[in-house]
Amino acid sequence: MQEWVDEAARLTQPDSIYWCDGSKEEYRTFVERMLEDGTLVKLNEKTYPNCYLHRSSTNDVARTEDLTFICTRSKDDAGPTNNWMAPKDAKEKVGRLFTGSMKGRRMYVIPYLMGPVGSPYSKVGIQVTDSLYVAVNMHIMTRVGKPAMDHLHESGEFVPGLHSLGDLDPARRFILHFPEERLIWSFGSGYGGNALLGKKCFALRIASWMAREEGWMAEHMLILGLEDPGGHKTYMAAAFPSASGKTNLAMMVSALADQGYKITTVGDDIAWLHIDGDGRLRAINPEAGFFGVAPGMSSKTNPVAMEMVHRGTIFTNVAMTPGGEPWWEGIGVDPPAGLLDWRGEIWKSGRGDAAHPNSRFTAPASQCPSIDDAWEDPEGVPISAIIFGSRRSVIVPLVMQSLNWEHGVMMGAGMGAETTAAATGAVGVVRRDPMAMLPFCGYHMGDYFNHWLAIGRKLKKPPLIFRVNWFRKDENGAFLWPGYGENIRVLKWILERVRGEGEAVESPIGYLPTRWSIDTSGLEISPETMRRLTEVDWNGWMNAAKSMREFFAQFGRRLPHEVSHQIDLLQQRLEARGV
Ligand code: OXD
Ligand code: MN
Repeated sequence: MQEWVDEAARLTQPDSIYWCDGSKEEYRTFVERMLEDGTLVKLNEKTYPNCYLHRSSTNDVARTEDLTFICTRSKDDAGPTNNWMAPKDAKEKVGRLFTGSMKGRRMYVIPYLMGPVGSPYSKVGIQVTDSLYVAVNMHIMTRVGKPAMDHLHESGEFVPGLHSLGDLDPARRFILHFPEERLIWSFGSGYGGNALLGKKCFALRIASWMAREEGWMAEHMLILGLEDPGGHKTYMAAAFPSASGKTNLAMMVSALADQGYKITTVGDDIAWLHIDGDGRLRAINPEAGFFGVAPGMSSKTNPVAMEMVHRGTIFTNVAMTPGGEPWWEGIGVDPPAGLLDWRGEIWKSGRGDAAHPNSRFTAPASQCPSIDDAWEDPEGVPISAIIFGSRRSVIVPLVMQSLNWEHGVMMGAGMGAETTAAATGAVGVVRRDPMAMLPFCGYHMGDYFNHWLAIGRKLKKPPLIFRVNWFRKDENGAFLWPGYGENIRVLKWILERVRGEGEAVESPIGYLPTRWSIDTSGLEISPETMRRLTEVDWNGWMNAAKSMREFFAQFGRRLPHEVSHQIDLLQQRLEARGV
């Protein structure tokens, strides 16, 4: 580790080097320094104690997928869905940018642990950075210092990550992954997903590569516990694209609480899944905090998170009231006069969003009111259901269950999703986003599908696989399903299916809930709407099958025949029963 840090320092030439110990005192010192130089603004000490606001550079507000590269020796190993650069070219080109990039700055060395202390599944990373904002966010999002060093002594393995802000010019911004060396280089961005290297770069892109080699899975999934009226808990993992409600689902306040159904939170973004000695899938959350989307969050949509972010939280690119409180669109109160927008300018209505649509909060998981008792269990939690979900205003029903594991893999692999503000580029465009991993899979997606199939073959008790869609709209653009806390009704059906109880009909696209099997007690929703939410859109699915086949064609010989076979079967079933 020391050698690697020395090498990084020779390249970037910082004025000084500081090794982080992860202590509370260190966090406070870093915050003080950033309050002095204006990197952070203190929020209202009474209503938001120990909370701060950071305003990023205006061109550095989201993940930049077009500037993110997988640098494998062979281009084919990165696959058609990743940008690729040859490792040698990448190191030459971006090495020039790193040369002397920390002159006049301090280099912070951050040893961190991904995963619970003492877990055989946890892994060590080390990030060097010249950004204090990154350092304090890493404090919240990972386990910094001693836990990492202790694990390192045991395993002797770590994933190094070199990060420098450079001059934040997007023309000189590169997020590079060298999976064969298990190395990360990130230059020119301070934004979370680009710069907190433990998250997307390590825990997903590099980890997905390691997971394939070592026989486990690194997935873009929340992990939740569903407690039934008898107090028995069932764990589920759910993959949704960025900014599509994973945090809300993981922290949901159940609309069926008076029946005794309750949700607890293990994680809201990433799951590392291993096969245990009994042939079951177990999940850990490699992170220690939540880096969530602020807009749309209110005491109606996510009261748990609202409570969580009222102390010890760093906000990025939200608006600020004259009283020093954070504000964003959808927070549930009108924008007060004198509101400062995310750039720090007086906001006037009609002048666009006050908070950036991808503005965020960083909060420790330990202060989440719904945190699960087992969230730091070194063995992880057993997973009984895997859920794929995305924003689809048409075609995809509220919920369906796959016919079997292979069908489920095809269902996830062909998932269509409307894009969000979490990445730069157009919002609301449908793209295929396999398992919500399109921006995060560190290798060829054809091999990734194969890996899913291989894991399925090894599982003695495979979780059931489901597809959900809370986002169906009617002709006028209004949502058909109320979502949020009412989604418990769908999870309840999933739980019943896991127990072999819930009723379903077999359709060409999968098992659909029967007419009365989704509990709508106490909910105002018409039978007609429920019918629309759970019926097969024959033409829609015919077209979807064709579009999935076209999408899969790019994977060529590496596409598992099981996946194309599942598309054949889907089309045959639709043709046999459709109009
Ligand atoms: C995230 C993302 O920040 O997916 O979690 O963009
Ligand atoms: Mn994410």
